[in-house]
This record gives sequence, structure tokens and C-alpha cells, in this order.
Amino acid sequence: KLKRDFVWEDYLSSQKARGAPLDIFEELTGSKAFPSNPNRFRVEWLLEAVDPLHQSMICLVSVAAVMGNRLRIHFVGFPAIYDFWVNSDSPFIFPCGFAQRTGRRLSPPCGCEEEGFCWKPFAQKHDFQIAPDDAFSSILYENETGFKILDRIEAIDRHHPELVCVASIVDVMGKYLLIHFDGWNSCYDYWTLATSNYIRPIGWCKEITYELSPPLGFDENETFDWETYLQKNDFRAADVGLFRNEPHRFEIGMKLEVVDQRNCRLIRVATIADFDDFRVQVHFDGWSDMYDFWIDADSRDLHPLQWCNETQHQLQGPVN
Ligand code: MLZ
Repeated sequence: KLKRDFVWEDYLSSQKARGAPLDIFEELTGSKAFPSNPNRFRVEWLLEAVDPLHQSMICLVSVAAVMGNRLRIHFVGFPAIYDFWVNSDSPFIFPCGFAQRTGRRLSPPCGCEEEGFCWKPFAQKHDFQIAPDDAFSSILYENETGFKILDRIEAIDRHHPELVCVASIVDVMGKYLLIHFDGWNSCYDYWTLATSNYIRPIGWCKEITYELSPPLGFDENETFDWETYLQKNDFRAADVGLFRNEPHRFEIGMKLEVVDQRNCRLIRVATIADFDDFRVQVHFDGWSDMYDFWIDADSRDLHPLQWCNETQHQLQGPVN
């Protein structure tokens, strides 16, 4: 049974709990805790988006559904199983033409050759409506970070957070960096804020006596050494002064509103059950611990109290 008319104030006082402070979310994502504008996107609109499972790719996508300030994004021509949800103020969705205009590759719809593909005739032919520029929260993507493309760093592998690996910065947009692991397939690439705790200057592992994972293909019989690696390949290390490495400030017991990763349409009342340096363990109030899960602390699926209220999204209250 779902509790109707869930009211955070009453719930917090009955639980003697507190909500996670707004600035935690803002520091981790680089976005406002609450979207500044109402959602203007409409179903069927055509746009471009970073593929969350393959973040080095920008793909031609459409809006498949709208719920409050969240959009269900569909890869044009692909089966709906690949659909994913984003917030309407995500910095990783762009107006059509963004990739081309900024010298990036656009992954075309299923069945279209990348070579020579252009979104405009495609949209005309299939009668798509183009998402207007003013639907996007911000489309100014100059490098604001000081980092330079191809700078070398040490980075945490989000898929295996126990691994710190030799990595490079392969793209920059605004405050965000695209991290690539040297030698590895780009499926491990991810976007992160330049201030994030996931990226470190070279020599960090050595300093804390932690094992650094060398590039894929590095001779196992040799010991990896930054100086030799940089010199041999004419690579440059990122400037140490650019790193912030701000740890997240989530604490056990803080309440929040979190997207249910098993059914991404739903946002539930949740509590931080545990955390490590990079992730938090989310517990859904009223549910068995069995449903707890770990998620990156900078995930855009973590929201502060009242986010659903502010964005006209339904919130699933705790089950009794
Ligand atoms: N055992 C895994 C680890 C991959 C780690 C990649 N880090 C960039 C594999 O070999 O696939």
C-alpha cells in the first residue's frame, strides 16, 4: 500500500531524520538542485544525447515520454530496450546539429551509415519535430576547466571503483571532462565534473602506495613508470593545480528522492544506508534491504527532498 499525500516535513519529524543538503547535489553534478525552468520537451522531438552506456558517443535520439522534468530518451531506429531516462536540465542532451557544429561525431540512427549522415534531411524525411534550442538548459560548451585534451591523469574506473588506472582526457564540455582509459575500449569512458573525486593527478597512486593499473597492452613484466610513459609517447601530464578531488558529503541516514534503478519511471523516498569514497548505498524506505543498491554519488538519479514536488513528478512514499 502506498501512503497517499506523502509530506516530507511530517515524515522527517516522525523518523527524526534530515534531508541531504541541496549543495551536496549541486557540488556533485554541477547542476542546480532543482531545474530552473519547467520542462519544455515534448514527445517525439528529435535531439542529440550522450549514450549513458557508451559515453564517448553522441547519438541521434527522440523523446519517447515526458514525466515532470524527466525525459525518456529513445535511440532513433533502435529497440526500446535501449531507452533511458534523463533530467530535462541534463548537460548531456543537445539540440540537433550540436555534434556537427562542435566537430564531434554523431552516431546515426539504426540502419543509417555514419559516413555522410546528416540529421536535417533525415528529420525532414521522417517528419520529426526538432527540439528547439530554448528547451535546453544550457548549450554553451566552451572548456571552462583548464584541463587540456589528451592530458594524462589517474582515474577511478566507475565500473570497477577499486581500480585506479592510467587515463586521458579526451573531450571537454563546459565543466565536464570525458575520461578515457589508455589502451582500453571506449566502453569504460565516462563524463565527470572537473572537480570530481574520480580523477587524480599522475603520481597519486604512488603517493598513497596504491596499485596503479597500467594501460591495456602494457608489458606485464615491466613496472609502469609515468615519466618513461609520458616521454616515450610525447604525452603531457595534467597540471596538478587543476584537481579539486572534492569528496562527496553524503552521510548515513540522510533522506533523499531516488530513481528506482529496477523501474526507472519511479522515484522513491530513500535513505543513505552506507557510502564509500565514490558511491552511496541507497535504501528505499519501507522496503527490504534486499533492494538496496550502490550508485555513484554524482548520479543524476539522486535528488533532494521536494524534487518531485518541484518538478511535477510522482513520488513513491514509503510502504508500510
Ligand atoms: N576484469 C575487467 C577489468 C577491466 C578494467 C578496465 N579498466 C579501465 C576486464 O578485463 O574486463
